[in-house]
Amino acid sequence: MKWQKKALVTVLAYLCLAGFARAGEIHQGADSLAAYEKQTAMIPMRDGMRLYTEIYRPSDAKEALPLIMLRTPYGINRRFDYQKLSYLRELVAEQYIFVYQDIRGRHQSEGQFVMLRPVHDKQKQSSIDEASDTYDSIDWLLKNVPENNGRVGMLGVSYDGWLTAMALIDPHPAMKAASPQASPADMYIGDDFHHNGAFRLSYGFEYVVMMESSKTQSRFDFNRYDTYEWYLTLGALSNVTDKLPLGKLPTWQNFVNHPNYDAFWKEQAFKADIERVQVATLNVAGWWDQEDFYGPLHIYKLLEARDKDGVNFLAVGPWNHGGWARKGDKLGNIDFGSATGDAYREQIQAPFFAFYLKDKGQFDVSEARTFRTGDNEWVSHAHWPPRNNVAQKPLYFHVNGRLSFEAPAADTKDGFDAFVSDPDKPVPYRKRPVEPTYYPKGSGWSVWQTEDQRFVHLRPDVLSWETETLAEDVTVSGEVIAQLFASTTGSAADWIVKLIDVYPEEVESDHRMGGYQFMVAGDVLRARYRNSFEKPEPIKPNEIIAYKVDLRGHDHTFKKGHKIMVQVQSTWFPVIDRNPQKYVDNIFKASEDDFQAETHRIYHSASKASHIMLPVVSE
Ligand code: PG9
Repeated sequence: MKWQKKALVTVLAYLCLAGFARAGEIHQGADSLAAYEKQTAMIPMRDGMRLYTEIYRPSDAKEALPLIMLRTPYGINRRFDYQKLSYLRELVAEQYIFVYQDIRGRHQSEGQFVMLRPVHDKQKQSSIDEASDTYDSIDWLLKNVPENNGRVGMLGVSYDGWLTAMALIDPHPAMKAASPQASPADMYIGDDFHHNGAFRLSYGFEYVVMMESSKTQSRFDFNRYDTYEWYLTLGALSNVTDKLPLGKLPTWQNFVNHPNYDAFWKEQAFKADIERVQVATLNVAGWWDQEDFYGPLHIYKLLEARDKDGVNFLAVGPWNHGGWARKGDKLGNIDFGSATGDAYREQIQAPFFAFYLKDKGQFDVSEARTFRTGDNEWVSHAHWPPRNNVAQKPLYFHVNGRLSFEAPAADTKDGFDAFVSDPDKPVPYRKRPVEPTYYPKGSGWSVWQTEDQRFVHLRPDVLSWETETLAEDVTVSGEVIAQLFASTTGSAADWIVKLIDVYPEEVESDHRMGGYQFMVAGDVLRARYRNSFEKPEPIKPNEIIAYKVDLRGHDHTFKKGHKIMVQVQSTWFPVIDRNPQKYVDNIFKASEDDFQAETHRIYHSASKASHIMLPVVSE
């Protein structure tokens, strides 16, 4: 996650610390943070590998305290130093023993790093996974950290959130509370590496360089500032595999060798392989998380089906990836009117851990608490997605760019809008120049989903439909799914659908927001996977086919005086790789000649009524 990576490690400091730590030994004191006793340890795992761990205990603790554990592949050096002032501020005030650990094969820990290591085979005695490493660490900590109260909590964002989620599959009995935050759940369906089968090129490429080029983090040296141009010049993906050192790294090889949703991706995906939820779990997501939005909602859903004791919860706010660590009053140009990050940490995160680790206070967030944007207020739900007072309402595309809750009249002929999508001139997903994902400071990556979509509106390869000015508020709460009826002259295509809140021309509080096109939701479907992610199929040229594009969950009010807009396009570059538009078995192996411009049509007739299905709140 960005705010962690920014504080990249001082490798030297690690080396000094690690030099002192031998298996199972604790070293106290020398480099304590003020007001904390710091210990470092190399904790032995069941297969003999040792994991580098730092333990911080408040020096003025008056009682035995629970442990709160944070595991990460990004390096723990100085992390507590700055997290205690922001992300962990409220937990620090409550007093816990904080435990940081480098995971296997990263930074100061021994062993081999495996990207999103799948669950191990429990029949094999010394086989390991992230759950077993967490289990072994907790076992050791309970015996070796003085004055702990025998309870353990765990939390983390993104990769660290995934490590938290994995620990829930085989939890140590002392683990009583966990908060997986922005955790990926399935890298093929909806998180960092693919969305609905479409490859997330810039993210996948840059992340693999960062994580697999060395044991600490590395950067790819782009020879130009605008990576849109760099990726376009790169051409077919085979140029990465054949010509760049990255092409040989394990995760890139996995991308190339597993283009479809096969056992490789399924084994790695989060599966709630448990009878019942045994650990109180607070799942956390941000509506505009540029990396892992599908994951936390999916993990919540899987756990919810096994939540026999009512201990699985969900909190979603107006944040990007990890945005709840900050104040959270604004994201990009969008103002949410209050400090939503502070509110979450003070009113949800801190009471959750205090209740489950210290029996202190109450934890009464309902089942799910979401921040409803537009109205800009927190809402409690008995279920997520909401079941009561919500009606599924299709919002239909019409001729002349009109969008309406009325269906096309029965005698509407085969109306359509058409556009040419040219892989040589893909639509940028954010305003150029597109800086590298994680740098320089202020790279547009972290807020790209909140950018004003007028930067592509009226491009000939971006279609739009828009409602009249709304006479009443329209609140959408739950899962949003687009249903397209579409054809192409080619044999392959991508469909990108964006649901947009169009602000009035006059916005008194900030005139720069006049007419702003704010993307509430947006996602891509690689059309070859319309029937199955396992078995891709070509499209018959010019055949009209129904496609469902899942825009995931949202909670947003389109205010009276605003308009609702839908945009459809076929490229989102370079966050999504270019579809050649000629069907090939494996796009990673497509040749330059396979990429061709094609004409796509989106239909809006009575029998082929493209629409977006909105869960509209009825009170
Ligand atoms: N989104 C990042 C990630 C998590 C897991 C796997 C790959 C990438 C992260 O910020 O940690």
